[in-house]
Amino acid sequence: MKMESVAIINNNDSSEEMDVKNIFQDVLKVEKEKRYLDKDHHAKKVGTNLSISTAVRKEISNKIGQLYPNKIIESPFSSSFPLKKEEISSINRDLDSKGFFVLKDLLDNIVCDSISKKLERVNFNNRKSVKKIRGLNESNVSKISGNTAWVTNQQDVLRIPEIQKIAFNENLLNLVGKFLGSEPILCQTNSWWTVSNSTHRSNLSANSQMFHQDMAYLKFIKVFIYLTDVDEDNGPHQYVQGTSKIAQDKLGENYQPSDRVEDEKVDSLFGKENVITFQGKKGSIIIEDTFGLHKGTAVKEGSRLLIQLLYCNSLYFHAGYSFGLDGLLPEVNDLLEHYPRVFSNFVPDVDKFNEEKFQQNNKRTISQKLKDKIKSYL
Ligand SMILES: O=C(O)CCC(=O)C(=O)O
Repeated sequence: MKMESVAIINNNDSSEEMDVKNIFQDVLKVEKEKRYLDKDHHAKKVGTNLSISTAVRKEISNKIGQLYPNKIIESPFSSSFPLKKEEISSINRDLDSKGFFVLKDLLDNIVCDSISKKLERVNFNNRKSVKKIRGLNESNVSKISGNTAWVTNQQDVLRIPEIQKIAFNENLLNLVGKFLGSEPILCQTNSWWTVSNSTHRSNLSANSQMFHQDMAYLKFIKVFIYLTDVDEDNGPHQYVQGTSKIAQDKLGENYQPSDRVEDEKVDSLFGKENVITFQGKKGSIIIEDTFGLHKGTAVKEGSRLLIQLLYCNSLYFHAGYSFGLDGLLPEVNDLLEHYPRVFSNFVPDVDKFNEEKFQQNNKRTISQKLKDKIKSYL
C-alpha cells in the first residue's frame, strides 16, 4: 500500500478541516512569495474563493490573526477622522452583530469639498470602456454613459493628502484592525460617481446596484464616505443587517457569493425591516462588513459621489489595484517603516503596474461587446 493511501485512510479530518488546512498552507505560500501581485493571481484563486463556506473563511481568518495579530497602531494622524478611541469597542460589537455602523459625526465639509475638487483632476471610466474621463463634477457628471464612473487608478486617490490622513488615521486603523482580528492591510482607496441612466438588470448588476456580497478577500471591511448629500433620490447605499454571517447559508446550495440577489428575495428571506437605507449629508460615514448583502440603489435624480476605503486581513484573493510610494506624506513613510504589513499592497512603479492591470481587466473581445449590446436590449 502506498503511503498516500494510508494517509487518506487514517485521516479523520472533515472536509471543512481539510479546506482550512490546505487553503491556509496556500495563503502562507502566496504571502511569502507575494503571488498576490501576479497579474493572473486572481484568476487562479477565483475557484477557491467561490467554493469556500463562511465557516472556512472564518477559520482561516482566525489563523491569519494568530500569525499577524492585531496590535495597537500609533499614527500621527489622530484628529483627521471623526471617530473617537472610546467608541472602538462598541462600534466593533455593532459590526459583529449588525454588520455596519454609521458614525455620529460627519467628515468636515471643507475636507469633503477639497477632496471632491482634487478628484476633478483624476481619471474615471465606466466598467465597459477603457475611455478615461476627467474633470467630473456635479454639474457635468450626468453626461457620462452608464450608471457609474469609477476612478481608474486608485493611486490618484491616495495621492490626495486628505485621503492619506483618513486612511492612516490612528483610530480608524485600530478600529479596522480590531474587526479583522489581525493587522489591517490597506487594499483600496476607491471613488465613484453614480448617476441616473438605466435600470436594466444587466446595468444594475454590473454597477453594484443589486444586492450582493463582496468576496474580494478572506476578511475585510469597507469605509464609505459620501462626498455629496444623499437623499432617497440620488442613490442611497443599502445594507441588509445581520447578513454577514448567514447570507451564504440562507441563500441555499445553488447560490454563489458572487451572485446578484433580487430585492423580493432579500425581503422574503431576511425581512424588509432589516434592509437599512443610508441617507445622509455630505461627510456621512458608513463602516460596513460588505460580506453582508448590500447595494447602491439606482439613482432617480441627480448624482452621488463617494469614497470607499477597503482594509483586509490578507491579500490572498487580491484582484484589485495597488499603491505606490510616490506622493506619500512624510508621516506615512514613517508609518510604513513601523507597520510594513499595512502596506503589503504597495509596489514600485505603480502607475505602469495599475495601467497594465486596467488594460487587462477591461480587455473585451468584439463578441463580448456585441453580447453586452444585445443584452442591454433584452
Ligand atoms: O455604490 C454603492 O453604494 C454600492 C457599493 C458596493 O456595492 C460595493 O462597494 O461593493
